[in-house]
Amino acid sequence: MRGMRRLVQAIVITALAAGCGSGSTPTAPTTAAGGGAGGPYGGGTGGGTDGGMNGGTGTPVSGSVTITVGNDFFRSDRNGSANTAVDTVHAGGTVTWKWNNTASVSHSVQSVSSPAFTSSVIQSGDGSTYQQTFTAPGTYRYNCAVHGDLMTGIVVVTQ
Ligand SMILES: [Cu+2]
Repeated sequence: MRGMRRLVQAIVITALAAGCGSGSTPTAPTTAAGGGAGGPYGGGTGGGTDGGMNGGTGTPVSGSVTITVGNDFFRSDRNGSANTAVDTVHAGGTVTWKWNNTASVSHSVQSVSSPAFTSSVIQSGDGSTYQQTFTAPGTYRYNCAVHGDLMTGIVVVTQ
């Protein structure tokens, strides 16, 4: 009994010592503080920003985005949203639609709202693409001329 209790105490003390040790280093407080603050903050900020950029449908990107045209859906490659695929780009951004695993099924990118953009032709074939550069801010809605509102998407163009 006595030996057991002593063993437990020893474990607790070891655990406490380990906890203190990782929190601060008494012999080199300046280095420990710098490392401790820099490490967690750097990691946290990096992870948060990255997650927001990849996950947000509303976060505009200045560059180009790609949207997959499938059977029968539009899907944002950037954020995974589909029917409705939602992408947001800054004015001047380029959107590329890419036909993927559609085989002989035909699809198109058809502008269905105002402001409008130039619709694509109806086409089939894996790897076929259609590209638009959006210069004016607005909410651009589109569907597929073959499948109508079974396939829908929105491109939001911001300033
Ligand atoms: Cu279609």
